[in-house]
Amino acid sequence: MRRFRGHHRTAPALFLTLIGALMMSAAAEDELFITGHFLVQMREAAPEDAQKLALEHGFESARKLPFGEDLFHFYPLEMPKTRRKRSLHQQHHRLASDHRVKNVFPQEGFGRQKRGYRDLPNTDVNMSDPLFTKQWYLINTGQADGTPGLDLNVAEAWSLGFTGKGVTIAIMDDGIDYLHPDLASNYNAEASFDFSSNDPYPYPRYTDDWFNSHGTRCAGEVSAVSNNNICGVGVAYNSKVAGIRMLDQPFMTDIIEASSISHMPQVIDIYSASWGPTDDGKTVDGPRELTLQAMADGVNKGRGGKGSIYVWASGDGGSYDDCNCDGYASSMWTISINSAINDGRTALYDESCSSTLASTFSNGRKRNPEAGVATTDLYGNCTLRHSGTSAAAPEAAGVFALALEANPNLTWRDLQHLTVLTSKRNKLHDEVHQWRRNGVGLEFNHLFGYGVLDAGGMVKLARDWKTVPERFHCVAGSMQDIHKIQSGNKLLLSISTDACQGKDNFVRYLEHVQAVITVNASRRGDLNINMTSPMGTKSILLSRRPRDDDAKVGFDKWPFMTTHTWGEDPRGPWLLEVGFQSQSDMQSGLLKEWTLMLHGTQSAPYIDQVVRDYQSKLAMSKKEELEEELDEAVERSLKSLLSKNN
Ligand SMILES: *[C@@H]1O[C@H](CO)[C@@H](O)[C@H](O)[C@H]1NC(C)=O
Ligand SMILES: *[C@@H]1O[C@H](CO)[C@@H](O)[C@H](O)[C@H]1NC(C)=O
Ligand SMILES: *[C@@H]1O[C@H](CO)[C@@H](O)[C@H](O)[C@H]1NC(C)=O
Ligand SMILES: *[C@@H]1O[C@H](CO)[C@@H](O)[C@H](O)[C@H]1NC(C)=O
Ligand SMILES: *[C@@H]1O[C@H](CO)[C@@H](O)[C@H](O)[C@H]1NC(C)=O
Ligand SMILES: [Ca+2]
Ligand SMILES: [Ca+2]
Ligand SMILES: [Ca+2]
Repeated sequence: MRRFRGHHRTAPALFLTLIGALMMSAAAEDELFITGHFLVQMREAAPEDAQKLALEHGFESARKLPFGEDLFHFYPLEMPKTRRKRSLHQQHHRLASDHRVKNVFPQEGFGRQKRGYRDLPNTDVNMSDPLFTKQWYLINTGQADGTPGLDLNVAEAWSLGFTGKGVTIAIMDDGIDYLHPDLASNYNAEASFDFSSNDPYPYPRYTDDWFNSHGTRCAGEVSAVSNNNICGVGVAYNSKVAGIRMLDQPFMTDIIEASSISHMPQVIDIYSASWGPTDDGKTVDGPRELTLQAMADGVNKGRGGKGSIYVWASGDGGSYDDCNCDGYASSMWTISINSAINDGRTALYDESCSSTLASTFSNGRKRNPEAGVATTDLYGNCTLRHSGTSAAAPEAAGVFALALEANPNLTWRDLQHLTVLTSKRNKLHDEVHQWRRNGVGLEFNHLFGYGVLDAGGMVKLARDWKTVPERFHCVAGSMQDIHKIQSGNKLLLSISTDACQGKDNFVRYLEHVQAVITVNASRRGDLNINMTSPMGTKSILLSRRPRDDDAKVGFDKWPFMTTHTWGEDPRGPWLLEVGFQSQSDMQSGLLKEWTLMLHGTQSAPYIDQVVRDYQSKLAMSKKEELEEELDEAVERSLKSLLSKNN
């Protein structure tokens, strides 16, 4: 049984069942194929027995899995696509009827896509030149037509002495060129692994077009060595970087994902992922059962119980996609990061959604070849051209490494709180969605989340941070009756809740909120769902996805998540609005379930601090207004005096 820190005794089962069940059902949309890989649960599990059993049944080898008891990964002799379906069925059957085996689960293959493999025009750099001054995302002085001051404010964190020392970040990707002279001395080989080919060496596979440069580029953003006259400088340039190669095989499996995110959770502090379900604007998919459990284990048991930090790229599907349809990005256990370009605008590939927590920087829109992300590249090279929300997530991982050095006691939730409190609007500009303040005065945007990460602000607050109070989970209400939705006639529903007040699991200060929704429609992509909190904060849970013409599956217990109501008091009426935004006025659908899940604390002392800051800011702006009025009054009297004298 999985356990949640600070969880009421009966609630977690319900909670996980809810989430677990639906992720499985929603997952079925990708094309699936047979892989020849099996998850085997043994009755008595000594690794030698498993190895023996695997060989007897015609597998190449067996590997003990770190999650779950008695679980082994049996992997095949040859490449899976050459296997015959029938021989696999026989193998499955023989294995299942072996007395030493308790359970066998064939691993189906599905698609996962790395974000942002989208090169800018080719501009090779002089490799003997340090790229530091080109790394505008570190210190933006207006290079490449950028906006000065629009950066991660790492200079302040570095000047306070925080450079990532003692922190290990894993890049879960297509491998790392760990021989790269700008990475080698920060590479943590012991914490690295290759799950794409089951060996300890996550070196990228060569292709003529350098397709597998993604991980190496991400690694340099986090941990490139400073002051060595090679390439640039990592955000956390004294941190260690581990390579987890897991994207470079013809298919993805639940085992590969789960193994990657649960790899050495007592050594690796932060996992950075720049991949996810296909960004085609019509996929609805998320982590499967093992991966969900591995994530839950990670946040509950990783880093000595303080929780593994999962940083996720929010996706590259642009305005056609919605990252709330991506179950990795929208998970409460991941910190999902979007990107801004160097003048503060959105990148054209940015997806928006209410689960994004904050943003960092990437390229886009600008033709200037130096407006991309400068970092390390394959085979000892450097590049100015790293791109996509792929480039954004590792920057965040680097900033979190600085915070963990400032205070190693931070839990996975502390980091989310610090992100909410210290991220800045700065000069970020979203042409579509306004910046708004939620019920406790925190400023947010539907695309950028709480704004751009501020490394200096974060380490300063982290140094004396007190661990946030225990977390509770409350099912605020659930509607299970069927409601019709039609074009031109939107559905309005309301759940009034006391947020479990009077019970052990009372949630008074919100962290994440989930709306678990089952709905089908004649055109899923035209569905539009908003939810408004009792304090009046509206979250767009689902926006229009013009390419999604599903008319069958809909959303099956899908957990739409919002971070916008962070810190709010959840008691009172929650409003759900479901409608169609459509070219056609003929769409219809049925809403079959809306379950409102609140997650947060019963006490949160720092919220009072935020409210005080907000009020003093308000008072300050009032004072400025007063001073202005005063100035004007003085000017008026002067003018009248002068006119009298004339
Ligand atoms: C880099 O540029 C410098 C000066 O512009 C030049 O002296 C040097 O040879 C160049 N190095 C390479 C590897 O091209
Ligand atoms: C990458 O580096 C190698 C070795 O330093 C060099 O020979 C090669 O030309 C570089 N490739 C590119 C595309 O810059
Ligand atoms: C971390 O926790 C330990 C034990 O509770 C405490 O002694 C130490 O001061 C804490 N460190 C910081 C930076 O808060
Ligand atoms: C939605 O599901 C119901 C069954 O629950 C079915 O009768 C109906 O046709 C479906 N509607 C659409 C638009 O798929
Ligand atoms: C949801 O909110 C958006 C943005 O305010 C608005 O354009 C849209 O019409 C709303 N949809 C519904 C169903 O209320
Ligand atoms: Ca390898
Ligand atoms: Ca360097
Ligand atoms: Ca997406």
